[in-house]
Amino acid sequence: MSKRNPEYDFVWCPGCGDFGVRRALEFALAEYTIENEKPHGSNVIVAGIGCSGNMVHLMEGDQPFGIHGIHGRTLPIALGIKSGRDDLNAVIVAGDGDFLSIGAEHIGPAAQRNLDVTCVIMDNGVYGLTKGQSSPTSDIGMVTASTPYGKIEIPMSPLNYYMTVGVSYIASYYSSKPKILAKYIQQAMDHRGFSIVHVQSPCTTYNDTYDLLKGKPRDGIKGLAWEIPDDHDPSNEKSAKELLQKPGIPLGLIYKFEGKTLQDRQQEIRERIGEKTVEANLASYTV
Ligand SMILES: Cc1ncc(C[n+]2csc(CCOP(=O)(O)OP(=O)(O)O)c2C)c(N)n1
Ligand code: SF4
Ligand SMILES: [Mg+2]
Repeated sequence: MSKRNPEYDFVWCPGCGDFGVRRALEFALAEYTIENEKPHGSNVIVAGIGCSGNMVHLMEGDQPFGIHGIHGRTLPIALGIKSGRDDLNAVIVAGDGDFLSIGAEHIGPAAQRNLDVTCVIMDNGVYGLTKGQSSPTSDIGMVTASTPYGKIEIPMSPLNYYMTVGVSYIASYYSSKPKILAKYIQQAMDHRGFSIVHVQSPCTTYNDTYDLLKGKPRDGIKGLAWEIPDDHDPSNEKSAKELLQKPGIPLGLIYKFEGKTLQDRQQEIRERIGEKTVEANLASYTV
């Protein structure tokens, strides 16, 4: 556990996928700050509530700024941070429950704005922190603490959802190979615009999907995860959508487009209208 936060008593269970994500995020932040010649304090981690959100307390090494926010509201908090300090590298860490259930309504608006933040979403298919209730990505029929007779909703497809609402960088990976995962997180930080790295991060206590993801041939389990072929063109929207129709969990960069960010558009308006007093700004709403 973190030497930096000895007073913080939360611990992840042995084998939790979030350990791998933590390692990847540490690698990515270190590389990002070196490559961009920025101090570590120019990074800010915005955490949701969940085992995954506890990441912000459990990081080793050089510490970025951190804010442990409100369940489901990482994106509004990050919007506030970027509105005040666009120079900061804002990185959201949240779970499937936080981001895709209570927080889902914020994803579309952030995508339409092309808000320049990076989201690292740890999908374990359950609400881990609150002891294993079903989440939007739990399978239909899954027996959990909140679905004793099996979940009745079909699982959502986060990657298709991100594509549909217009997220400008979408990568999918799993927690087991932190060095490769780090590469996608760093790319997402470098991307100007709204980026999401969706990570399969198994919950060993309530939904252990390691074998299901990676496969276990001696038990006849094939493995859901597959590497995206090298010839996939992530700038091609049609190819990205086609790729997402294939069964299983794709690993790699799915989609990326370069466009104006919210911050670019705000700057354009500032240049167009010039300096204005508060009174003039308020008066502009009445015409
Ligand atoms: C507004 C609000 N609603 C509900 C909760 C209770 N709660 C805390 S964490 C959590 C779910 C966590 O699941 P997820 O986001 O998937 O994170 P994980 O623990 O699986 O990493 C819930 C429902 C809360 N803290 N605040
Ligand atoms: S309950 Fe699950 S998600 Fe939470 S720390 Fe344990 S293994 Fe990880
Ligand atoms: Mg979860």
